[in-house]
This record gives sequence, structure tokens and C-alpha cells, in this order.
Amino acid sequence: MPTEQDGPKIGVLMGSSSDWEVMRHAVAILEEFGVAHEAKVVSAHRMPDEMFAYAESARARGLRAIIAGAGGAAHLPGMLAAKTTVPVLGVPVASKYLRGVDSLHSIVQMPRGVPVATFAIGEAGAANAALFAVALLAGECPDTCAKLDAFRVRQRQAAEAMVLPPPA
Ligand code: RP5
Repeated sequence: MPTEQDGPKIGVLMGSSSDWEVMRHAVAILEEFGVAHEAKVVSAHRMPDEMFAYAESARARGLRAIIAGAGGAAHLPGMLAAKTTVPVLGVPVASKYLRGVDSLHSIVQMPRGVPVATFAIGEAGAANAALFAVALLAGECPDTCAKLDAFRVRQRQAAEAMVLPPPA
């Protein structure tokens, strides 16, 4: 019988398959770190019952964090956070007309009492949300912590190796 140990530690939700181009960057990071995860479309306004069921079962299923990406009136992260105390990491996805500033404001402006950790608009935000989730897990897993340290070292080495072109 599967136990909580076998299941996903991080959930990656998005309001639409159109968000995947951004949210795949979160999934790529989780795969790189070997973190057990699941990714699915759960739309706040088109699948509200499924959204609530997901949030309500999240802690019992062993999820340590939920990364939620949405665009426009991006209520998915906030409504998940309303229904679970598992940390919710919100990723604003760029919308067609307002380019994600609407999504950012929707996610970041949670009223006091129900927090959503909010990341940058787009793929950097998705990747950083996943790195933040990895950092949350690092406290309970020395192997994950070592991988995160090594990731930072590689980034530093890449920056140190940067060469600027000659002026003009
Ligand atoms: C939001 O509406 C989704 O998160 C997506 O960013 C946006 C547009 O959805 P689609 O019309 O592309 O399905 O719920």
C-alpha cells in the first residue's frame, strides 16, 4: 500500500494548459533536484470544487508546498491558501493585455491573515518558486540541501566566468 512517503512533496498547479509554458520551468527545477512532485491544471473559476478538494487534502497527502500559477484575475493561489495551511507559492503568469501586472497584483495583494508567497511574473518566478520549495524541503533532507548548495556554487562559478565584450 502506498504511504505518504511515496507521494508527491510538491504540487504544481496552474489555471490552464496555457500556463504550462511558464510553469514548466518550476517542474524542470523539481526534476533537476529529484523532488517528488505532481503537476496538473486546476482552474479556480472553472473547477472550484476540485480546487477546494485539492487544497483540503493537501496536508494529509503529504504535500509540503503548493506552487500555483495563474494569469489575469489570478485567484488560484489565494483560494488554495484559503483552504489549506500548506504553504502556497504564487506565480503570476503574463496575461495578454496587462502582461501579468494584473496577475501579480491579484496574487501579491492577499489581505492580512492568509498569506501567499508571491514570486516574479513569468518563468523566473516559476523557477524561483520551485527553488524556494526545494529550500523548504532542504531542512528535512540533507541530500536536497547538498544539491541546493551545489546549485548555488555552479551559479557563482558561471557568474565568475562571465566575460564582458569590449566597449563599442
Ligand atoms: C487563468 O486564465 C489561467 O491561469 C490563464 O493564465 C488565463 C487564461 O486561461 P485560458 O483562457 O488560456 O485557458 O485562469
